Amino acid sequence: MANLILILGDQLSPRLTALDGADKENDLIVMAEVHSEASYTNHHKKKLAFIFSAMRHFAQELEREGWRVHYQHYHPDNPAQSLEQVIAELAREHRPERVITTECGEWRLHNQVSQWHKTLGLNVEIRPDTRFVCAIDEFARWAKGKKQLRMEFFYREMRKKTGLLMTPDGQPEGGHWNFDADNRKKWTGKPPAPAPFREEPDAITTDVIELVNEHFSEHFGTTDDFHYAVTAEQARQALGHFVDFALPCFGDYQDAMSDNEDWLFHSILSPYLNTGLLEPTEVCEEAVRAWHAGRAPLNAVEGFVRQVIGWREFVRGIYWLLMPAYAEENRLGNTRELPWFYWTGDTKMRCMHKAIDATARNAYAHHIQRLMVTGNFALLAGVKPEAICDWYLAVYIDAFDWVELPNTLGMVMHADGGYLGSKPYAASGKYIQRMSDHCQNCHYRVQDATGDKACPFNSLYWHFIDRHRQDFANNPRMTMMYRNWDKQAPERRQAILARADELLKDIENL
Ligand code: FAD
Ligand code: DLZ
Repeated sequence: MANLILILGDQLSPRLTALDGADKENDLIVMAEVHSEASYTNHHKKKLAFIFSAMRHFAQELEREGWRVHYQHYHPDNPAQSLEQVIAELAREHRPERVITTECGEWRLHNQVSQWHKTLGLNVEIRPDTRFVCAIDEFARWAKGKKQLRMEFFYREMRKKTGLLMTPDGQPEGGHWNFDADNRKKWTGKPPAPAPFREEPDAITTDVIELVNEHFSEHFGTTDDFHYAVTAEQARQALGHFVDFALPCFGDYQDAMSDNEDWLFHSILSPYLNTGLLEPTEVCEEAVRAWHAGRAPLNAVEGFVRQVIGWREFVRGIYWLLMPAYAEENRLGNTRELPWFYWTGDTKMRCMHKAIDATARNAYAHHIQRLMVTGNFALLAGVKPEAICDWYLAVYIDAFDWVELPNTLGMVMHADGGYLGSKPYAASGKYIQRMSDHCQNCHYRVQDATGDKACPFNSLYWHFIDRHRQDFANNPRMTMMYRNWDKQAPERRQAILARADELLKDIENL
């Protein structure tokens, strides 16, 4: 036996570096469904079903290509309950020259694998993950010496590097790097939002769903109506579906929310990008082709490309630059536990109910729901970063620490002191009213900040502004909020703060 090649559940890509130069005759690929990975957080049932099914399909493809694959199916009584135990067992049996793997997406597991040469006494080779546009050390070089890191400048570098939406003489297509100003429309039902891509469960997915329902019945969410793609080929069809039906409106309604539509014009490609079924440049090139063919406008295509080679790469760079200390950050000193309604959706706040209910059904909510509804509420209420981060890590099908943590801890909770965002994304109910139709069906009155029926986001917003004066009053992007707050009559301010205090005391019953 030559080498054991370990492929993780989010590394389902035939061009994974761990496979470079491998010997189909002698090397053994190892893939394992293990308790430790399936239970390090309360993973949504659909996330478990997606990952196990995609892993099984990928293992089958490798075997069809002539690879030798050792695949462990999940069972609670398996002797090997962690990846380390799986490798230890196989190493005893096969005496490999080396264990080869590609660097893990999460610091937690990366830290374990980095110790295997000691804990298992094996030669372990960890190769870089080349499925990103920006390598970890390249990001560190870009960040070096900068006082503040801004996504926009990083994104321009990535545009130049990839040539995406660049003219032959090195200028951004359309004369601007960013068309976000065109992308803030409220959606009022027209044009109709397309149905999401659907792939009906095959025999493998059906087996996995049964397994999840049997062994992970206590986990969040449901496996009902599972329709995600589980192979690279199906994921490419999902990409085609997005480009044909949603991309043309992606930009216009990128920040919109709806009481009736879960997916709007979003791509729903993050699960496939994050597990290796699709590659970032591949999805961007497809979108750019649609623009060249006149099938999608520039504001939509640029917006999409920015999310993928801008935000996605930027948050990964920050994660690896700052971990493990980053996960401990709590600069606003929050202490509150996560309200229980995050797990049940049982709240009278319509926007929160809708976002959490969609999350439980689909293991998906789009970016604005994550940022401006469930995230915004946690920020305003002062929830502990670790509690809200764990929620996001558990409930979304695309959630892996490297992408979830900077988005939640940094972008939403501002717990890193502004490393990721120059100002907190705190907003009152007015923002939710402007971008959605939730408020018209809500128990609370969005126009009120005081009184029993006043929208909780309103008084909590001012409470947040007031209690964090020391943190933000000198931030030029927050000056206007403090001016607005300070010019309100003292009695009014007192009444708003009193309403917020009441809400915080009774937070489980909102
Ligand atoms: P679209 O809206 O269609 O965007 C296209 C693609 O751009 C996405 O597929 C994704 O790959 C990328 N993208 C967009 N925004 C971001 C971003 N802020 N960071 C990284 N990539 C981005 N995304 C994850 O992939 N995993 C997570 O665990 C995750 N957790 C988040 C937690 C919070 C609190 C917030 C505010 C955002 C989080 N995001 C996360 C980012 C974003 O919400 C999702 O990528 C997006 O909703 C996925 O749906 P989509 O594929 O339809 O995205
Ligand atoms: C998320 C996940 C789950 C739920 N299960 C497995 C598993 O059983 N086996 C595996 O190899 N990977 C799994 N994964 C993905 C890993 O947790 C992921 O590779 C690490 O978090 C690093 O990003």
